[in-house]
Amino acid sequence: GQVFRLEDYRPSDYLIPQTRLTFRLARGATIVVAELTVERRPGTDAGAPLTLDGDGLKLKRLELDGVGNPTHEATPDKLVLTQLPESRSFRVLIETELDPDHNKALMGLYRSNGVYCTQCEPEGFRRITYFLDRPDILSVYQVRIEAPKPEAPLLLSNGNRVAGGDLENDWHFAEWHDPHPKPSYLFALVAGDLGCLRDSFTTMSGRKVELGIHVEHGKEKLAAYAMDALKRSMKWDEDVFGREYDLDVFNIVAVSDFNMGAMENKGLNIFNDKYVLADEATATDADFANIEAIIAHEYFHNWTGNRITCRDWFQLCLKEGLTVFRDHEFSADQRSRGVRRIAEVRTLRGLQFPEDQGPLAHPVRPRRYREINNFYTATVYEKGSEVVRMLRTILGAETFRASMDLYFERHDGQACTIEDFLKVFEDASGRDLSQFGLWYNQSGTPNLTVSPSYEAGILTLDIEQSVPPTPSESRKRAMHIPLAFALIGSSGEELDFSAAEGATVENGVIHVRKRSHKLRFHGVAERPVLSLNRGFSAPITVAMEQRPQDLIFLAGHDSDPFARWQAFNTLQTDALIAAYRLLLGGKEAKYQKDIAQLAGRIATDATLEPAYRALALTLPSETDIARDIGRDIDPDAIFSARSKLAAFIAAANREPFGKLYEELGSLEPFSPDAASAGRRALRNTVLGYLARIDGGADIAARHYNTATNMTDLIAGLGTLAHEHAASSQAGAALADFAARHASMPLALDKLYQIQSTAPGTQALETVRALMRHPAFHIDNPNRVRALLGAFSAGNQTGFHRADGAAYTFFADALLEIDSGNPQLSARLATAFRSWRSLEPVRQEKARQALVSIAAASSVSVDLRDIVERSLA
Ligand code: HT7
Ligand code: ZN
Repeated sequence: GQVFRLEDYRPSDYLIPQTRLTFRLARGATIVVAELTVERRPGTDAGAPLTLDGDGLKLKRLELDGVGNPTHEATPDKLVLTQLPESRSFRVLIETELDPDHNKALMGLYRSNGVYCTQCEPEGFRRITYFLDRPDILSVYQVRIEAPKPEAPLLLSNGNRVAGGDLENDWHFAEWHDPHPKPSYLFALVAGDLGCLRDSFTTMSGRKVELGIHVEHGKEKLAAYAMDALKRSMKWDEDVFGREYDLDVFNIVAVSDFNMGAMENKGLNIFNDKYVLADEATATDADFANIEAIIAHEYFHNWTGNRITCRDWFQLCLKEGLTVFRDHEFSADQRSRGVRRIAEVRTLRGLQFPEDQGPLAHPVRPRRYREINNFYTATVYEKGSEVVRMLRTILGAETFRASMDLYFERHDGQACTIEDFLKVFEDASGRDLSQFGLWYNQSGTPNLTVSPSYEAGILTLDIEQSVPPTPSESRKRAMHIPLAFALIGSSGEELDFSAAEGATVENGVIHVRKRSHKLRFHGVAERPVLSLNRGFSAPITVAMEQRPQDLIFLAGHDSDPFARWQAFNTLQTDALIAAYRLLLGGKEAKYQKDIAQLAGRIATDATLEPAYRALALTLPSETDIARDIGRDIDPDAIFSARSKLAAFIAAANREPFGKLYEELGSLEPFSPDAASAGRRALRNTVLGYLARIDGGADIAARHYNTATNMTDLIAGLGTLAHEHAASSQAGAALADFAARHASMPLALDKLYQIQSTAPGTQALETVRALMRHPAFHIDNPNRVRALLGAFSAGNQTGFHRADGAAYTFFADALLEIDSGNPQLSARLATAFRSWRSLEPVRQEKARQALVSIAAASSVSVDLRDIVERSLA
């Protein structure tokens, strides 16, 4: 397949300052007429052909300056016009015919539940009409939509509605004008019969913006939380970044067939309905938090993505990393900053670290791709956000804000690069960020090895930096790593020092820039306990020998919530890995009672937020443990070590956990706020422990039967199905949940997820059976992700069963999905990415499954790309 390279970027010979689109939405054959004003870029030769992108298009009519059939060559994937007029500007009319009903890839124009909708990022617009479908072509759009009125009373596009009315035969039309020049990937259209929740927001300069969230009829009330999150996001962006909304309307539409979470189309965000619809009976606290974050994320793109967009798709992190950083900051302000930070780091480690440590590793700004859809990754998004966070750490909050102001001022209306972005920070701060820029260009997770020693008031840190080799990058340069730290004294206070030499140390941050530093702190009153990478100031791994008593001390005293959580997490991880090794050697797993005592103390420490306590009591996941072990992984032994530690902690804390569970159970009216959610999280985490001691199935069944909201219901159900799978209570609860939610696909997804992640080899049969469930549809990404995505990424013992049967099954399923939706199959296939870290038997079976996909007769570019890079 074709490889696209960053260094090959060239500006287009032609521009399209204006685009007029007319859609006639008729079943079977939708007609699109695109009238483009094309301008030759100054300096371009008059004889240069105009090559427009297409993807599977059927050309019906072509005109140049009003004259039919000009000189051209058309294929479904390309339209080349030659012998163009001498004049600098000319008009091209293109008529194409589409079949949205049969568009299962969910890119371009498609129908979801009877609603016409579009998805154009990154290259979906070329499935609608021939165009210069690249993000540096900014155009002003005028859109006319014509449709049968009964079927599609609602006609939406970007910008402001400027006209509308009735047509013959019960048809009608609407016209929309978006005054802001935008790239084609931000184009959107929606036409259908939907209900609407309306509200308004008055901006900081006093303009009233009409807000609408469009959902299935009868579900309007379920959009209330999303609406509230939207208004809070609009206010926050004004308060924190000085950014005001810039159109008279802002519409959100929820659709049920969607490849990702949501899409930031200008003035018309389209959402996966999973991230809009919520009430206590249908959504968990995690769903509420996701809705808040994704609503905010898409809204924030209006400035970071839409007003300032990307020059090319290599620069994807310019909008995504920055916007994730902004949504993280929003959630931190709306909820608990410390708790959010821990959750963010868990996500980064769970998704991005394995990516960076495996065959799919790539820099935050990749330099080459075969399929751009495969680069909407945790590295681009999550690590991209961490890079922006490091910039703020290095420059300080004030300079960071001044730099962002300069970014908006300097680049509004432009399509930019990472170099443009970094230059703004250099100009605003007067600093040289060239070494820092490596974070965008060099893949792999840097490691710091820190060896401390203390003598006579001097603390010496020997710091060694290394970045492991990654595909196509064997030699790495030293990075600029901002390492936040504290020296903690024996009574828990932060110790001072009189001077530091060997590296720049300022405002609680060590600036590691070289491969090795010998850092000396003078005037340190006692041997300190080191708290490193506080707040997770850099996305790295840190190796430092720390005595268990020091970790226990930090877990009880560190004033930085992340570092405090990390200390306990490290203790748990160390204990789990030691037990894993014992189990592999045919011995019994052994745990120190310190760890159980500490768990009990944290659980009942009323000075700590319940949400924090819940996170601290959540053991490292099986994939976390596997990642830290690194090689020769036996998932069954990991599962066993983890279960035994949970049972050990539970047995040691039977009484305090039981008491806490009862205390937290006193009924309060439901509220989705973070504090209430935190109390539910703590109670449900404690339930997970109580379920492991005698009578556990009864406790979990009672929890399920008395639940008054989805969070508790799912906690009860999940505990039963995972800890007491064979019990009659589990069977009854699963049947009850299925019956109660038979007509609620988003709730059934939760059932699929619980059942497909039930540990053990039998999960494969469960998944096979659920694929035949009448509510399961292989065309719907939410269903597929809930069943097959959860199974492959969230069921270590089931997916990695030693006989390889799940791999074969999964490979076949991927090929079936691939025939309709390559984006989805490719994303699911990343479940194989860590196959080389498995023990040899599983490794070979996983390899065979990958090879079988590569050898299949018809494989999309998307899936092939993931499979071949995984095998390379
Ligand atoms: N910018 C969007 C990324 C995206 C996408 C969304 C929906 C369907 C397919 C898509 N491909 C890429 C979402 C975001 O990051 O905000
Ligand atoms: Zn985004």
